[in-house]
Amino acid sequence: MQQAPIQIVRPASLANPSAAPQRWEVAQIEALFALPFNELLYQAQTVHRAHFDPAEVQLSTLLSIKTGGCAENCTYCPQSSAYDTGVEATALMKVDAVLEAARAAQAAGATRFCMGAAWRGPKDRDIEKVSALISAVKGLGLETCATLGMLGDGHAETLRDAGLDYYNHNIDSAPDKYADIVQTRQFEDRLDTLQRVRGAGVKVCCGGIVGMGETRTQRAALIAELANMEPYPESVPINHLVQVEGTPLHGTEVLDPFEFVRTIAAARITMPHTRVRLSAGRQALGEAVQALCFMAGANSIFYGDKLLVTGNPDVTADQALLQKLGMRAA
Ligand code: SAM
Ligand code: DTB
Ligand code: SF4
Repeated sequence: MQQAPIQIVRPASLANPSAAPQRWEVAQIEALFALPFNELLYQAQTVHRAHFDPAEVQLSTLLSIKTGGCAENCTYCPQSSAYDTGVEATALMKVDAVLEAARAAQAAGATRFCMGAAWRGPKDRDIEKVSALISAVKGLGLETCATLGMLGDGHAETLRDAGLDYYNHNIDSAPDKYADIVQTRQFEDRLDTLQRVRGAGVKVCCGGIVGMGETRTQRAALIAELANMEPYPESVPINHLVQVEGTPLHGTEVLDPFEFVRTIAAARITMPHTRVRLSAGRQALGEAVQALCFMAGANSIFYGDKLLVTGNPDVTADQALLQKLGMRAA
C-alpha cells in the first residue's frame, strides 16, 4: 500500500541555534509529535548538541522531607490522604537527618538536592523550618531545590535568602486536562506560584506527568504551556506516571514508551537551553528506552534509590548504565 509522504517541517531554531525563543502553537508541537521517529530524534539531537555536551547528564537526588497525609486530591499521587496507598504520614524532618541524606547524595555524585513536602502549601512557620534545611544543604556546596506546594506572600523571597536555587512546581498536564486529575486546586493556582518563584529570582523547575490517559494533543499542549512561559523553566521534569495501587490513576492504560520519548524530544526542541529531566518512571521504562530519552535530549535524571515514596533505579545500576552509554555526570 502506498502512503502519502509525510511533510517534514524543521523549526527555525534548528538552522539558527541563537534564534530568540519563539511562541509555540499546540499544532506546531503536534506536528513534531507526528514526525517520523528518526526525524524527530534527529531534530532533538541537533538542538541538544547546539547547547549541551550530549554525553553529560545532571544528577539530582530527591528527599521526601515531609511525607504523606496531603490535603490535596491529585489522582496520581500516593501521598494524598484521600487514597489508601499504605504511605504513612510523617512530620517534617530535622536538619541532621536531612544533612545526612544530602551528604550521601553528594558522595554518590549528585549535584542537586531536591527536598519535597506533601503539603498543599507551607505555612509561615514551615517556611522558617525549611529555610534552615536549605541553608544547611547549600552549605555542603550542593545546588538546592524545594517542592513544597503553593507559596504565599514572601515565601519565595525567604527561601531565596536561605539559599534556594530552584523551586519545583509542576503544571502536570494540559490546561484542559487539569480538572480531570486534580479537583482541590486550579491550574491558575499553579501559575500563580510559578510567578512568585520567578518574581523572587529563584530558578524555575516545572514540568509534568505523561501517561495519565491524556491525548497526544494534550501532551503537546503541556509542552506548549511550558515552552511559552517567559522565560521558559530552567529545568523541565518529564515524569512517566508511576502507577500506585490505591490511587485513582492506578490501572490507567500504560503509555507507549515511544510516545514518552517523543514528549522528551518535543521538550528539547521547544526549550533548547533547559535541563530536560527524565524523571519519575525510569524503573518501568528499562535501559533501552532511557537511552532513547537521552538521544531525544534528556540531560538530567533523578538519581538515588528512591523518588519521594516510590522506587527508582539504584545508584549502582545508574552508574553502570551511564558507563555503558559513555555518558558522565555534568
Ligand atoms: N506537594 C507538592 C506539589 O504537589 O507541588 C510537592 C510534591 S509533589 C509529590 C511533586 C510532583 O511529583 C507532582 O507535581 C507530580 O508532578 C509528581 N508526582 C507525584 N506523584 C507522581 C506519580 N505517581 N508519578 C509521577 N509523578 C508524580
Ligand atoms: C518531579 O517532577 N518529580 C518528582 C519531583 N518533581 C518532586 C517527584 C516524583 C514522584 C513520584 C512518585 C513518588 O515517589 O511519590
Ligand atoms: Fe499533595 Fe503534592 Fe501529592 Fe498533590 S502531588 S497530593 S499536592 S503531595
